[in-house]
Amino acid sequence: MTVQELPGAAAYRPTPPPAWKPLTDPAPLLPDPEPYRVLGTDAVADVDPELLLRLHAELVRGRRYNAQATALTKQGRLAVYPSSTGQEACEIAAALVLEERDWLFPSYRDTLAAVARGLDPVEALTLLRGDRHTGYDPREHRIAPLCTPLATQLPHAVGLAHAARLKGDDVVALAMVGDGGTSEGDFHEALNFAAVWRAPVVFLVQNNGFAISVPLAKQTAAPSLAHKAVGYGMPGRLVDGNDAAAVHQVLSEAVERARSGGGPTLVEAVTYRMDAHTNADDATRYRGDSEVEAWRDHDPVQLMERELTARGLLDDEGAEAARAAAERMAAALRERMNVDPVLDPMDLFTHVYAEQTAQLREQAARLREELAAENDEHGTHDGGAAR
Ligand SMILES: Cc1ncc(C[n+]2csc(CCOP(=O)(O)OP(=O)(O)O)c2C)c(N)n1
Ligand SMILES: [Mg+2]
Repeated sequence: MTVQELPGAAAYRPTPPPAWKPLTDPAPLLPDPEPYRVLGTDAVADVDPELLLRLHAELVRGRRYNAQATALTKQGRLAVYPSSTGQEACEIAAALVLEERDWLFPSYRDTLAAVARGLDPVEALTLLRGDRHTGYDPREHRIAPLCTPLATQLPHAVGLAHAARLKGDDVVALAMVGDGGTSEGDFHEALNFAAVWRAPVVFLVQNNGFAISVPLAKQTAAPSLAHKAVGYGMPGRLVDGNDAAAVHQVLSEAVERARSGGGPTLVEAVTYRMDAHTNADDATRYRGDSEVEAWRDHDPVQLMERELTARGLLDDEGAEAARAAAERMAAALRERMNVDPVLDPMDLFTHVYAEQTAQLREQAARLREELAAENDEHGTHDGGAAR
């Protein structure tokens, strides 16, 4: 028996549907077929030479920062460092497009973006040093804590941006995430809310080819990560993530759009993670040298240097000055990171609860006794300064 034969079934027959049309025209939301480029194209003529030189100086500094931080892991001064070598153009551009009143929501790989935004280079490494807390005041710098759980920074960014809009504050949030992070539920929820609320947010996906050992082809079947934007009703932009001028331009446009009430944008920056996932990873286990070498020819620092040299904006002396400034930053970082922080073991109990539990009070008392006994035995105790 079919449904139509049921007594009274006619009442349930659908009437002819009304003319259907999409809620949003998808065509203007679609990304360009090729990543947008500026360096080496006619578009570079419109870029302020001062900006190109600033980007260059920051790229050189950023490259050196990554190398120094990686060296510090080998010396036991840093617990872990997820290097952004090869991705400096994204890191620098993300920091430079924001105003002081805006917010940056970085992932664990984005220390450099935080430093380029003005955060103290040592404070930026506190978390990765294995020290407690974030190491800096997120509200003071308007930089959310470097986020290790994948994509959880995205809904935070949307919430902050939406709240700012409701309060009438002129604030844009820029949230950074990796290609792997786009498979997380938080990515979906953040983009959906952002688009429905037209929140002033920019999502920057750094597609660096891998999520630890998982290549992009095993991560998604989407035509590109930028295409994902269309399903949420926001524009997707595809940009060459190693071209600092292009990333700066695309992100600036997205920030401007967010600020003027146009809603969120998803930017996919196509780049490459030149180093292993972190110092704890061996990338030779899952990718070949030839792939890495091919990307060396498209290095973000070199791309910028080639352009500046061709346009007569950078000579040997200028390049040397940028390198020397980066070297001074690295030396200062080394020196400060080589100082042992004085830690008070009793700090374990601070900032955990506003009001400590009975168990914690008991454990704190026991530790205090043990430390006092140690002090009696050895005269002094290193970590006892603040007790
Ligand atoms: C919710 C969650 N699941 C799993 C992990 C473990 N994990 C850490 S990094 C990573 C890969 C992320 O890759 P991607 O988003 O592409 O960022 P990239 O490291 O390339 O910058 C994974 C799976 C995590 N940190 N958080
Ligand atoms: Mg990745």
